[in-house]
Amino acid sequence: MKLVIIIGFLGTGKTSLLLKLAEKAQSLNKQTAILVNEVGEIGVDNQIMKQLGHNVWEMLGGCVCCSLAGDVIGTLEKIDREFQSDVVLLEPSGAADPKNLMNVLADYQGVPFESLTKVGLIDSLRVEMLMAVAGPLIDSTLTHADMILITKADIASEEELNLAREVALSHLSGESVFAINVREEISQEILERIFPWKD
Ligand SMILES: Nc1nc2c(ncn2[C@@H]2O[C@H](COP(=O)(O)OP(=O)(O)OP(=O)(O)O)[C@@H](O)[C@H]2O)c(=O)[nH]1
Ligand SMILES: [Mg+2]
Repeated sequence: MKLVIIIGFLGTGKTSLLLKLAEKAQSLNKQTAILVNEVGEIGVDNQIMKQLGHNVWEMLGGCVCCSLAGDVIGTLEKIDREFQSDVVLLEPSGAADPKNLMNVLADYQGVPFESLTKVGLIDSLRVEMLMAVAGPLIDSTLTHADMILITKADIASEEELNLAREVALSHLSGESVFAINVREEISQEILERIFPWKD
């Protein structure tokens, strides 16, 4: 199974993207499992995902990069054993540090992932503020990303988009940086990077 991790600060657009990816995977007849982690005890988005008919595993009340490390490994191993999944979409909490998460994932004992894609999200509306209040976390997110998606491009100013692009390009080259807008279809180019299925 393939593992896709969607990393980004609180409210950046992780769930919005994940739902689009889940829809796409389903339309390709790929068996999809969604793992959502929230620091809070109530997963509102997860209820919506379940209503949409997705296979959702919730990890609530802590962070998969630290206090819920055992849970994410246990859940991935259970999915590997019991669920014929083509792709697992993992949304860590917005407070998760991908550096710690990568260390946690090293303990996974199931069948090795066919591929591991880390999609880093950056919120175009809040780059300046987030760099000021959570700079190390944002840096860690972008440093560990295989591709960076700049979210909320539909409502950002040109100045905000330019700043987001500048920050993204200090971590990855232009062919791995894209601006997205959840109200539109995710482009084929991005989908092919995230879901490298040959058929
Ligand atoms: N206009 C616009 N709104 C967006 C976009 N992406 C996300 N949003 C909005 O931003 C808010 C947060 O989006 P979510 O997808 O819940 O973000 P998240 O990263 O999953 O949030 P947490 O799980 O709480 O950390 C929602 O109100 C979304 O509708 C976008 O591309 N354009
Ligand atoms: Mg979310």
